[in-house]
Amino acid sequence: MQQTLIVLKPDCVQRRLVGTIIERFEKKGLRLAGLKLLTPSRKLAEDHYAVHKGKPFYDSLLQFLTSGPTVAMVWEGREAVTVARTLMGVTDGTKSPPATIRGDFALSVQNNLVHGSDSPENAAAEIKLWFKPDELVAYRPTDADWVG
Ligand code: IDP
Ligand code: MG
Repeated sequence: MQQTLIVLKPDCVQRRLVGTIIERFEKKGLRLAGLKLLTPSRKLAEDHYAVHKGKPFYDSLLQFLTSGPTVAMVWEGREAVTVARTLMGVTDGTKSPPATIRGDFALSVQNNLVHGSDSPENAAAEIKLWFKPDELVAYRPTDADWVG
């Protein structure tokens, strides 16, 4: 079963949208395997966004991600990476279609509420950055046969 890392960024927590946005992933049928509230350290933020090092928005992005509490989650299910990215919409809130998280709640490019892994390989690496193995919980939801 595929896993993906979802991080509700500081703007999501500050705007009290945590419950609203978790609901999107939950209602889709993805299964919650890990969840915690933390303010990311500079090191965690640097490792998480290493691929963007050197880009003009990098320093601002790290400042943003470390500015306050975030909600880190692991969601799993069939095609969880793509499913989560589809629920999120595109990076720029102004270009993200309605009924996506960013389309419904974001105008900004940087402050776009949510991070989602972009490939199963990156998901595995990112989950290791944010979670210890014993922080993830395996279980079978009672509706598994219905949700698929
Ligand atoms: P993604 O989150 O949709 O995968 P990425 O291109 O991986 O987008 O960028 C990571 C994060 O960096 C974005 O979610 C956003 O917060 C920020 N970001 C990306 N491009 C820009 C930009 O051009 N200006 C400011 N922030 C940006
Ligand atoms: Mg990305």
